[in-house]
Amino acid sequence: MNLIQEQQLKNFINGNWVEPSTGKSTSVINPATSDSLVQVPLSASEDVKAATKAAKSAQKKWALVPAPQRAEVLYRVGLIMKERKERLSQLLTMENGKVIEEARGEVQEGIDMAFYMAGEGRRLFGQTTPSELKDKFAMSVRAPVGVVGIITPWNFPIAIATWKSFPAIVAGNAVVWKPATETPIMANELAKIFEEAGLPEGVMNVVFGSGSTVGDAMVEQKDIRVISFTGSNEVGRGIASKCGQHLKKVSLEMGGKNGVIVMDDADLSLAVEGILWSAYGTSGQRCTACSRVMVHESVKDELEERLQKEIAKLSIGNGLDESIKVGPIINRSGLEKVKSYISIGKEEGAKLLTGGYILENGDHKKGNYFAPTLFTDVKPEMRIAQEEIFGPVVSLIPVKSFDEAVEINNSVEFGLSSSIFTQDVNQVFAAQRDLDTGIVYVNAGTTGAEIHLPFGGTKGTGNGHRDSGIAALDVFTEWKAIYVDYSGKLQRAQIDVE
Ligand code: UN1
Repeated sequence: MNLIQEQQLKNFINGNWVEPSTGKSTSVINPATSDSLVQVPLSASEDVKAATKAAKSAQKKWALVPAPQRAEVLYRVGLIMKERKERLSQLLTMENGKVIEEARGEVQEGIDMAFYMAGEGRRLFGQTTPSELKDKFAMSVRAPVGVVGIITPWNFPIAIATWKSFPAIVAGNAVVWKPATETPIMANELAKIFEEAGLPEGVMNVVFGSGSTVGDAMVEQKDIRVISFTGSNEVGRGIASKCGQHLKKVSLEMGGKNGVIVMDDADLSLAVEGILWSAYGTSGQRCTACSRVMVHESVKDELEERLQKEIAKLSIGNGLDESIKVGPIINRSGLEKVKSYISIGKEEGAKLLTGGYILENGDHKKGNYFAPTLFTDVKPEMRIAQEEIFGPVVSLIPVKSFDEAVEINNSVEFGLSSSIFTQDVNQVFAAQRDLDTGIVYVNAGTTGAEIHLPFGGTKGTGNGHRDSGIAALDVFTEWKAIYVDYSGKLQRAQIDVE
């Protein structure tokens, strides 16, 4: 089966597949094999301008379509994605590298989001509330903001696109979308699905290209009223400050330094499984990936031993092979970044238990593979325990108590996800209260968020907004308060109250 249909991808603007104004493109590389998959356009601000213009005019009509009818399109999108789940998953593994089982999970996350957000077409709840005056009616409704800009990362190229675009569309907005240039195939597939599902022209527009040109141009477009971004902290800060100048609403999700706490009464077999899955799954390239383990000193030796034993069993390679558990790192610079943290950790005095190197023999030589890595005796202030590495590197930090573990967990710049393994119900409730992250797991690793709950975090992870769940609607709607006076006379609030 030839999965890739076109060699040269195009932008999708106003329902047309068009070449970028620059005429330029670049290769998309399979990180498992270094094969070139397709060419992706490198667009410029002219293309963003055209997309925004199309979106602006389409949005006016789209907002007038009753929300349950808008939702019908999302139901169809969900059904097509379901039908194409295997094809999408294989393409996802090819362009992103994640193993096929995880790719299927990611596509399923998008399908779930389609049906969940389609349901919002018959909810989009506001409030009806009494008025303080007689013969007066008061309510609030969600109004679309207009044209929204979404900027999505390569690590979840389809799921995160659905978290952002589906709520935007069901709420009556039109979208200008810049997908990551490393993973444009998922964007191309999703745009085709929107087209087939009957989304009116111009409601979804895709402009491929770099963050510094296309992303920046989106921020500069006056008619784009919201930017929803997932990516690095550095880029997010830049976007937020530029959006501030334009008084543009901006929703940011910028990674994590997620910790697992293993207490002395934990089920250690379960903890080992949870740590392996959330730390080395997706080769550690999840915003939610576990990269620190605060382990009680009384179980530290046993946990180290068991983890090393299980890490040795992890098969590393091309994720299209069903037996592979750990795929490649997205590109060479990502690989070099992960490697640089190994010398940083060693220089800081951490003890390397296993891994710490690029795999360069046999088939591994073709791709960007890094050995699953475990450091121990890590101090909370070390850089490997503070900075986001975005690779399969875990730091074990010994602790003496629950309070110390929580304090260390909360000592980082990020606040996305955290977890605790314990059998003690009192510690469970104290942990869910005290762990300063947007997501907390009990007796599970740090990954596995479900789409009907809010996704995002505190401190350096975000700026107070959330993806997915009902909370996503707050990003893509404006609250409108409506008062209807049927008394037939002018009634003054706060004054004509009996
Ligand atoms: C991300 O890493 O940016 O909870 C998204 C999870 C997935 C989503 C991760 N459902 O790990």
